[in-house]
Amino acid sequence: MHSLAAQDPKIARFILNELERQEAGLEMIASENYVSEAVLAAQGSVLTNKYAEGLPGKRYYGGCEFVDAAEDLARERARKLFGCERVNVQPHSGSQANMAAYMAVLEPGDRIMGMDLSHGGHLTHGSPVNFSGRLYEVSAYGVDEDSGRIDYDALRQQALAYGPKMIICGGSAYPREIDFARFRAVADEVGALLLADIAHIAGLVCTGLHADPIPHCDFVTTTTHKTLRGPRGGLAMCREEFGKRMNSRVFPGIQGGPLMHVIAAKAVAFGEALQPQFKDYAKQVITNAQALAQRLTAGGLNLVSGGTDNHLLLVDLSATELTGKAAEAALGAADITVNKNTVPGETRSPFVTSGLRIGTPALTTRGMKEPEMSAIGDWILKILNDPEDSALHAQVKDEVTALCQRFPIYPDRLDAARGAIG
Ligand code: DSN
Repeated sequence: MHSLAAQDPKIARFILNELERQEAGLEMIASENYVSEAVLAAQGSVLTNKYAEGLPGKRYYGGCEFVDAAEDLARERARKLFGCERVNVQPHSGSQANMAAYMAVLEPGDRIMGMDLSHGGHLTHGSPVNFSGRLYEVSAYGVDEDSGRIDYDALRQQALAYGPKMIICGGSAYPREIDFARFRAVADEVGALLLADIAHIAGLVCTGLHADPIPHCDFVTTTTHKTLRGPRGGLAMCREEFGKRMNSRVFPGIQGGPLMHVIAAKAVAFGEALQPQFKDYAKQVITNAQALAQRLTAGGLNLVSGGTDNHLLLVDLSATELTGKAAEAALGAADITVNKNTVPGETRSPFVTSGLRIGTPALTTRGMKEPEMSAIGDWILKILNDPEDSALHAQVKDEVTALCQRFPIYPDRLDAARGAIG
């Protein structure tokens, strides 16, 4: 067999380009991270060749003894990490984890409540353009537009009036701690099931740096690639009583063969997250986000809710002429990668928006700390104050390059890929 560079130099070149982009720029998309070499090795392994429909010990194909062992280890580590009763490590993504959990207990037409996408929720929490909004009747709740925080009293009133069968908490752009106990109290009062989607905060939850949803929720779903720093994928957890149905909704309900190479990589990542150093990492993620928030607010930017308790901040540009789209492009020109985002009370389209979502998980993985956050905050402020000054973009880009060179991510991989392409 040939190497990738010899067999398919075009794809090898695209991968090298992306590696160079990741090394040279400041990756501040809140949902992204850099996995370890060990996770990459498991994900790029021969386990990709194996079909293994079913669960360990109960497969529909032969030859599963080694992938069974890998999946068992992934499940055991996930249970240890989160303290859940039942877990399924097969969902290909967070969306599929959510779909399997919903389908375990909901019928089409049932009522659900989830956080509005424009207030920081997720597509799969009931957006009308997603399967969740098409299959179920949805009443979306939001944050209080002045405080930027979930208004639990308003949520309770809404739930009492609507009578949902399931309440979904968690989101993709919510910078504050989620009070799972209060969600549980509301769910109990209206007789609803409670699902927490902790995709963004999983790495903070499993290290005890964010409130624990497990004691309060019937289902807890997550992705494995954000603050948890594993391979791209999903994970679904639930109480014992729902375990059998949730498993059968994952397969054969919505998926065929599980991605055994990804499941092995999940096991590796869970093993990493169980190490004491991972808690230090997660602490620094929050410290960095708060340092950046402080610098940006001191420099005059408005943040939704005024700050952050977790790994992300949401800049509210609605009082300015600048759109999220233009701000994203201006920062991108200096190799600072963020994403435009809607803000509570959004008046612009989701393609334009009045906000920017900024996260610290990836920069923290490369070793950056408060002094770097302060410098980065200054660059962001300069660019947002003068978003059309291309000389300024070029000057900041040079400073970004110099900073990134001090914090390499995959130095050996970079040298090897360059050497292979020649
Ligand atoms: N796309 C993810 C995020 O950026 O938060 C959510 O699915």
